[in-house]
Amino acid sequence: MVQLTTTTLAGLLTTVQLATAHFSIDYPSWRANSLQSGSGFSQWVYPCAGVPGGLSTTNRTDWPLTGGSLKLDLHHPWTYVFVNLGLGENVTNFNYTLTPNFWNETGNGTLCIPSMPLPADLTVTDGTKASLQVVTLGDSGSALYNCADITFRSNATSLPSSDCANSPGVSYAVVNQEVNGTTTSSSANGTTSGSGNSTGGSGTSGKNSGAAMGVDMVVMTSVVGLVVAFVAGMGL
Ligand SMILES: *[C@@H]1O[C@H](CO)[C@@H](O)[C@H](O)[C@H]1NC(C)=O
Ligand SMILES: *[C@@H]1O[C@H](CO)[C@@H](O)[C@H](O)[C@H]1NC(C)=O
Ligand SMILES: *[C@@H]1O[C@H](CO)[C@@H](O)[C@H](O)[C@H]1NC(C)=O
Ligand SMILES: *[C@@H]1O[C@H](CO)[C@@H](O)[C@H](O)[C@H]1NC(C)=O
Ligand SMILES: *[C@@H]1O[C@H](CO)[C@@H](O)[C@H](O)[C@H]1NC(C)=O
Ligand SMILES: *[C@@H]1O[C@H](CO)[C@@H](O)[C@H](O)[C@H]1NC(C)=O
Ligand SMILES: *[C@@H]1O[C@H](CO)[C@@H](O)[C@H](O)[C@H]1NC(C)=O
Ligand SMILES: *[C@@H]1O[C@H](CO)[C@@H](O)[C@H](O)[C@H]1NC(C)=O
Ligand SMILES: *[C@@H]1O[C@H](CO)[C@@H](O)[C@H](O)[C@H]1NC(C)=O
Ligand SMILES: [Cu+2]
Repeated sequence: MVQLTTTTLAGLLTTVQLATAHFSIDYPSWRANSLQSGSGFSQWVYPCAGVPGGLSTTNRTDWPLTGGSLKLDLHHPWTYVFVNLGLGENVTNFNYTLTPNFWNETGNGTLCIPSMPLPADLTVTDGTKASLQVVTLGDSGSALYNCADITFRSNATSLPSSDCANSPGVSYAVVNQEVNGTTTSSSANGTTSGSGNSTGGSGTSGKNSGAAMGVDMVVMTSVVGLVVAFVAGMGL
């Protein structure tokens, strides 16, 4: 629809890129440092920033069978966060979501969830390999991606609370979607005091309901649709 010259497009991309910057997964270890200049990776690239998976050098972190810790480093005033999971050694299909209600994170710094509950229909046993995909989405509708590879282990543990604290001012609200579509109310969970103690997460046990997950898949699909439309609109 909108005609863009090559120069305009390049300028626009640069602007968008600077404005949208980046995030990192501090735990479990991400697949590669996608921020490193010269790495050839780009967080704009679905599904994993262009970092190949399933290699013999893949760095896998052991994760508890009931779900493990997730530690992100975020830098925006606010951003939506989605966490997905796919089974296997070389995941192409991240078809489970760990955020049936996605998050609206605010603040600059570390967001650490002591234990991410797994969806009820995800069955894992000692040795099951999987990959996590973290997607952040800003106000421009453009998404950033990073992945981390894990092995579910019965002897794995979550991060100790001393190593899983949110930075001062960092918190997230769960965005609840209604089945009928329109909207979103937020519940405040995951707020921190400035002391460095984390109170994030929606609990350390339990599994998400399948019903909620269905809703999220619809939302996720439309988000992916938007991203695709955005990229297509940019003529890439
Ligand atoms: C693998 O992960 C560990 C733990 O985070 C890290 O210390 C190490 O540097 C990583 N290795 C590679 C090759 O990325
Ligand atoms: C992983 O899957 C991708 C996509 O199917 C494929 O291109 C790649 O070669 C696979 N990597 C390995 C190590 O099997
Ligand atoms: C997810 O995808 C995997 C591999 O493509 C498949 O085996 C599994 O049944 C799928 N699970 C769901 C809930 O769709
Ligand atoms: C997310 O948080 C930002 C900043 O607090 C706010 O402006 C925005 O409306 C929130 N979005 C939702 C869906 O709650
Ligand atoms: C976020 O915090 C880091 C380290 O404290 C600081 O260098 C950076 O400028 C901050 N970024 C924003 C957008 O506030
Ligand atoms: C857990 O078990 C795996 C495989 O049996 C082993 O490689 C790993 O070192 C064990 N981890 C701990 C913390 O004991
Ligand atoms: C969805 O909307 C229909 C028609 O307005 C209403 O009858 C139904 O109860 C709503 N369902 C939910 C889950 O809100
Ligand atoms: C974190 O909370 C624990 C238990 O509530 C408390 O013992 C500890 O001192 C707190 N740590 C910090 C840094 O506030
Ligand atoms: C926050 O999480 C706790 C622990 O799971 C839960 O009991 C509480 O209802 C949640 N609060 C809100 C406002 O969602
Ligand atoms: Cu950024």
